[in-house]
Amino acid sequence: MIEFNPWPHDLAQHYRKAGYWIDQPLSHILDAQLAANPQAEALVCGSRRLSYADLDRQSRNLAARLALCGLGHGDTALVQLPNVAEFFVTFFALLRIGVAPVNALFSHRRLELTEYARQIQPRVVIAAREHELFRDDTFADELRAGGVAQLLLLGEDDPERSLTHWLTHGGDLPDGAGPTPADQVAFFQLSGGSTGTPKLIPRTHNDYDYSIRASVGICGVTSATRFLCALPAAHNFTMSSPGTLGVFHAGGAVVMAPSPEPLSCFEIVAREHVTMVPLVPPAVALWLRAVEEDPSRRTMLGSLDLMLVGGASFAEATARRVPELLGCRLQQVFGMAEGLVNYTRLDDPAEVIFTMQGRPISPDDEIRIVDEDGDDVPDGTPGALATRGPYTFRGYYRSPEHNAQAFDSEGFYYSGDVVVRQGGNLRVVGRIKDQINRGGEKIAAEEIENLLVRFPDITHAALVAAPDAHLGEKSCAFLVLREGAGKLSPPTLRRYLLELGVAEYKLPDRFRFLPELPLTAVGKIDKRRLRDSLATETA
Ligand code: OOB
Repeated sequence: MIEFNPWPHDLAQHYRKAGYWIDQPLSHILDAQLAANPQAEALVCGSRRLSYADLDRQSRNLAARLALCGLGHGDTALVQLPNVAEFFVTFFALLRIGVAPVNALFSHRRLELTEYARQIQPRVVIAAREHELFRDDTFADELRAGGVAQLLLLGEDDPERSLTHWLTHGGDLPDGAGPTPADQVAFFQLSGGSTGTPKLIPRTHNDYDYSIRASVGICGVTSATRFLCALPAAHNFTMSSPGTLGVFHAGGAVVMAPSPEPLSCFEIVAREHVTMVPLVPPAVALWLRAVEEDPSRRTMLGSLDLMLVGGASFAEATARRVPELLGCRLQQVFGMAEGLVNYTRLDDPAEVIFTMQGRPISPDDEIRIVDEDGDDVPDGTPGALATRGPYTFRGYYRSPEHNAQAFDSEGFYYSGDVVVRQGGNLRVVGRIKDQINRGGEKIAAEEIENLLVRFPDITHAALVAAPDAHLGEKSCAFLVLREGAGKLSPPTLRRYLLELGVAEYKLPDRFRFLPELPLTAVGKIDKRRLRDSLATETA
């Protein structure tokens, strides 16, 4: 079994008694639809259409062959697929035989994948030839040398390594193969992070399934829902809030889009009668602009009933324009891959929907909002958010030191967000964690700083958020150079980081060079001053 930090026994018992944890594996989502509605449409991916029976058969084929290779409980997989049907077929296949995947984002590159592989030591890697890392076999060979037994690629011709071949040629699961027990790790979510190395979040069947089932009710997902998956399929928001898995749970259809780019999405919405879409704020802004530019485009969105917006701060003024311009309802979502998800409710007053980020899913989500001394603050006063509950994890994978900082002795997780509670709803007003939220994409400052100081001429580096009209935040690297070092240009530095293999969204948008970095009274880098200097620059 895969190690993780379990919930204390008494809480676990309570979560079961309350009906949150129902001791069913996540693969049950598919089993239930196969029994109830095998011919209903589950997935639309370009011109391909998969029924629940198709999804089931393909995932069984892959599961059977992987099981025959000896994969099973306790094993892990590293998966990196774009927004295509195979993402879900693969996910369910791995669940069926109890192999826990890390679903890397398609934008991740060598550095991220190598780090995930280091942490989970995968037996199988499932990726796509269209990704630069897998265009030739260099990286694949490295993975194999590191202990990966099986590598399957989407877009591969060789049947031995072709994911498509394995999905279409399989058979029955060997005796003894099956999902892990529901109180065990089903897969890993990715943390947005604030540390030097990206952290993994073990999610159990029980906890994740509860967050999905409850979200389905809160967001009104039904078998009539047609859900546009345009954000990265692996992200927690896209997967479970209520997400693609929520749609499968309700027997609806998931329609894939390669990106949230408005014009191509509008055509898909019109053609496939999409009713629901989750988006991050910058994508909403693009959708709004597309309709403003040409109001006739609004007719393409006629079927759209609900837009969920989350992942980063959403300006009230933009929120108000969603129903007005796009003709659909709005639901705000404030969630995290670690667990806790808040929603405005569909029947909340407009004022709440436009100005708040919602309230927790569960009556047993415990929320604390505390000041710098750790004391609870009254409603209306900003404070740091801490939480524990039936679907909030209890520890990052194999990270005892970091866990000691991120959790208190009672098991509350400190998310690093500054929030205000009003009338039971939360509003996100700031952040304590050292992270840049680039339009929903999270960048851990320390990770990039560590890479920058490896550059020969750089002695100190500090990455901070710079306000940005479109993305909310962009990143700015403040650098101190070695004495006598020549000028460094931003393209040189970006090329250097790219060569190290870091994902492009983590490249600093701006660079500033200083003779030294400002320090606080206790001698830490004064990031607030750096941020303030950028704010005045922008103003
Ligand atoms: C979602 O998950 P992550 O893990 O990528 O990022 C979580 C962090 C939060 O701690 C917060 O800092 C920020 O993203 N965030 C928001 C927000 N929603 C998330 N900040 C302001 N307003 C919001 N509405 O981003 C995520 C996971 C599940 C559902 C939705 C989002």
